[in-house]
Order: sequence, then structure tokens, then C-alpha cells
Amino acid sequence: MKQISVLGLGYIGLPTASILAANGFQVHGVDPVQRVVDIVNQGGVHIEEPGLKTLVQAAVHSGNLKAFTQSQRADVYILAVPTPITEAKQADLSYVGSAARSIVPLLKCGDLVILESTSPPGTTRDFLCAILAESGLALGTELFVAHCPERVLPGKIIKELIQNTRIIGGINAQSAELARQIYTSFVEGEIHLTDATTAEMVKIMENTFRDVNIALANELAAIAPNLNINAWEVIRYANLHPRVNLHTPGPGVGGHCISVDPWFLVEKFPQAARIIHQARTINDGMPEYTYQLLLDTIQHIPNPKVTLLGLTYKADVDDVREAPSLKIAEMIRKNPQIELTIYDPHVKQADYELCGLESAFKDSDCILLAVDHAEFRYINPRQVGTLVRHQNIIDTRNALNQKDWEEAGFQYRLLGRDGASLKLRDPLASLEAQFLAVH
Ligand code: SAJ
Repeated sequence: MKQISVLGLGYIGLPTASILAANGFQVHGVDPVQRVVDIVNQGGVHIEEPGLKTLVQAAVHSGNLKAFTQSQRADVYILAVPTPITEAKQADLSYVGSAARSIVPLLKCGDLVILESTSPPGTTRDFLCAILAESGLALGTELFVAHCPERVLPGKIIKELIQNTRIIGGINAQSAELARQIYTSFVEGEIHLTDATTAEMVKIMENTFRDVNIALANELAAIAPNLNINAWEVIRYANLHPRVNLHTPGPGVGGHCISVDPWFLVEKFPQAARIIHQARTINDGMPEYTYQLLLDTIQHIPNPKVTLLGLTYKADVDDVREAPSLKIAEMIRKNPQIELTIYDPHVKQADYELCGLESAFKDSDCILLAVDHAEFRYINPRQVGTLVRHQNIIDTRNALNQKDWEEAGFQYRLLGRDGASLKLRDPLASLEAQFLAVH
């Protein structure tokens, strides 16, 4: 049985390492953070994801999964490290680079290296292979290399790791075939083989499709109030058509994937990637749009206190990376007139001081729901009504029952139906500004 090293024990690496261990492989999980390594070796988890704790516990107790801070010799190396973007919206491949360099001295003839991190097209063939070539092994005959992008949805990672279709792109056919042999051990979905650059592009286009579609929904959300109609209702009815799948508007697109990956194309192909760039700009402008909706709601209240519900990048996760609510909170904090309290039942550590539910509502003048956590649907509007100073609530995710809140005396405002005079960030103006800033 082959030994596998998984580099990076985050949202993708840890579940992947655990599933491989549960399927009988000897797995070394590698992460530079000692705390992460210690937690995993005790059978624990450092991130919130349904089912992950049980899986890690079983993998560690079986003796098949051990975590280390240093790269370990193996037969197969899976790189599952972050590929963020810089301030200038350029891909930061430094984590891929250092993970790859750390295994170069360990590589031997016949080994397989798989990159799972979402990467700009050409990364595997050009960037990764150039580093691995330092091993002296002939790529494609002595050392095999493939890109197998992760495609799982946070919140459903374990289920999707097993059930989703996988696309494996090799630097040659043999590399792809060897990678397939690893994934067939746990993937129940289909496995398709292609070249590495196509696999990279498939993954980026999946997330770009979603980003452009969300931008379209956000445009609709800005149009609908001017017609005195509800964007959410338009979406619901349009989606009854068999070939329409409009996404939903919101306070912005967060996370480490959809708000990042489309930039990989804009950076490489600024002239061609026009719609992609505009969609990014519209979605990046949504926290600002939401903040305007808030100001519009509280304009007549002196020294208002605002309660922000939700700090994570989406519902029912604990991940705050690129979260639109962080940006909204920042804008509120910069306004000396407004006092801010934040409540999020999923977030344990953050740069912001979080409150308990009751103290978050106490004397509030406006509640702003920025994340549709399941818990928020069970908040009792009548109880909240006794705590607040003014009964205003803004729902940016169409998550609450309007009737219940109105019956309890609240003024309920919905992003996509209210705020007729508000403007989206001008995509063309900022397109030009960003283009000049980057190039
Ligand atoms: N959002 C909207 N409207 C929508 C859908 C999402 O505003 O209709 C917002 C969310 O609130 C969130 C952001 O977009 O802020 C992204 O959330 P998401 O649930 O769409 O996606 P992620 O980032 O959690 O996971 C995506 C998934 N990609 C696709 O569905 C095409 C996942 O399958 C990928 O594996 C993951 O990116 C990744 O790692 O790349």
C-alpha cells in the first residue's frame, strides 16, 4: 500500500488526508502550524465542518493518519495549500512554491505529485514542474505530476469529496492515470482524465460562472427597487424555466474561492476577461451598497446603534475569510456616529469583539442581517422588540419571515426590494481604475 503525504491541513487537506487514511493508506498530514498538528494528532479539528471531527478521530485512532510540521517521505504527495491573491489582485503562488520545494529532496523515481489547490492556468505545467525538475527526475517518466482540483462546497465537504465528479489533468497520460488510481479509492462520482491546464481552467470557470451569475443577481437587486418589485420573487419565478438558474443577491461574495479565482483570469487576460472583471467589481462593491442601505434606513436616528448579524463569509460555517460582513463592519466602525455590536454563533476568534445575542440587541436602532445562518430564523421578533430602541431590520439574504417581524412592530427592509435610490459600484469606472493600478 502506498504512503501519501498531504501538504496543508486546511478545509481541503484535512478531510482528504482523513478519507485516504480511512481507506487504508498510510497518510502523513503536513502543516507548518504546530497548533494544527497537535490538534490533529489528538484526533481533533481546528475548523468547523460537519462530520469532519468523527472522520479525523477515526483516521488518527486507526494509526493511519499522523500529522507533522515538516514534509515526510512518501510515494504520493498531494498539495492542498492556499492560493490567495495579493492586494493588486495577482495570484500568490508562494504556498505552492514552498510546499513543492519542501518535497524536492524527498522525491524518488516513480513518485506522483498532485496539486489540488485552485491555480491559474499553466501553474502545474510551468510553475510546479519547474520546481519539481530540481529533483533531477525526468518529469512524466520518472516523476509523475497531475492537477486534480478540489471542487467541494464548505459545509458539505465530506459528502462532496466522495460523491462529486473529479477532473484529473496530467502533465501526460500516465500521470493522470496514476492519479486516478488514488482517487478511485474513495471517489464514488465519475473521474475524467484530461491535461493539467484544462483541469485548472475547468475549476476556475466553475467558480467564475458562479461569480458572474451572482453579479447578475446583484444587478437585478439594484434594478428591482426602482420598479417597486422584489428581485427575490423575480428570481424564484424565472428559475421555474427549465433552462434558467439565476443565483441570489446579497451583501457581497466572500470566501477564499469565488472572490479570488476569477482574478486569476483577469490578471492573465485583462483585455479578454471583461465580463469576469465587471462581475468581480460589482460583487466587491456589494458591502458598500449594503452600507448605503443601512445609512438610508438610520438617517433620521441620532447616534444610532447597529446590530450586525453574521460575520462569516456565508451561512452555517465558521470561516470569515474575505467575508462581506467584515467589510461592512469596517465601514460602520469608521463612522464615528454609529455604535456597532456583532453577533455570530459560529465565530470563535475574530478581530471584532462579539456579543451575546441579548446584549447585541440591547438598545439597537437597526438590525442588519448579513449572513443567513440557520439559527437566525429562530430568533423571536417579539422578544427582540422588547430589547431594541428602534424596530428596524434589514435582511440582505431574504432569510427572515417578513410577516413575523412586521407583526412584531418592525420595519422590515429587504435588499433587492428596498433602497430605490442606491447605486451599485460603477463597473466601467472601477474597471479602468483597477486596470491602471495593476498594470
Ligand atoms: N453567494 C451569493 N449568492 C449566491 C451564492 C453565493 O451571494 O447565489 C455568496 C455567498 O454568500 C458567499 C460566496 O458567494 O459569500 C461564495 O459562496 P458559495 O457557497 O457560492 O461558494 P464557496 O466559496 O463556499 O465554494 C465554492 C464552490 N464552487 C461552486 O459552487 C462552483 C465549491 O464547489 C468550490 O470547491 C469552492 O468554491 C472552492 O474551493 O473553490
